[in-house]
Amino acid sequence: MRVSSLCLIAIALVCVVAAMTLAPSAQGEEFPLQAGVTVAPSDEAVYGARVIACDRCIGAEEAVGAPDGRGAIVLAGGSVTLELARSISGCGLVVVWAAKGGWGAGKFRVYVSDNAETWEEIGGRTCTPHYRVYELDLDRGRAVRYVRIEHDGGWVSAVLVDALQAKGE
Ligand SMILES: [Ca+2]
Repeated sequence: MRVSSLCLIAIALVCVVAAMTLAPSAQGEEFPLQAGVTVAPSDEAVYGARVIACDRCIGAEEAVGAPDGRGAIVLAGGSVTLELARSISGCGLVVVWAAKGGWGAGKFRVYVSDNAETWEEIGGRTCTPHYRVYELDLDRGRAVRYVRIEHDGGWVSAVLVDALQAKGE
């Protein structure tokens, strides 16, 4: 009886201590969200979140999210357009995880937009058969919410787009 009473007291003490230690951390978890609003643009890095358009491409959803080794297949003359998880006010870099399928050169060009109506080309690359990271600088930071990857040569090739990401300056 006495032992079980001691056990109950011990359990109660553990619960109190746990509540005291959990309470501050629970509050702490809320603060980073508030701080996230004021994070500098240089800390932003956002993946594609939603397929906006898919022209002569297969499996566009494979280009959404973080790289996972599976890509949207963009055929000759085709393109895939993604909306980012959120708009980046001062985008200075677009990163594309891509590879080539088929034969010959597998080239792509990258376009960015903040409204899905006015597009600006920021450059292009030629893919290798294995997935690689391609970085395209924007010569000046600007608001970006949409990114489009266009197949741009190597007409018996496909460009495989695993993921894309926009980063702040
Ligand atoms: Ca993927």
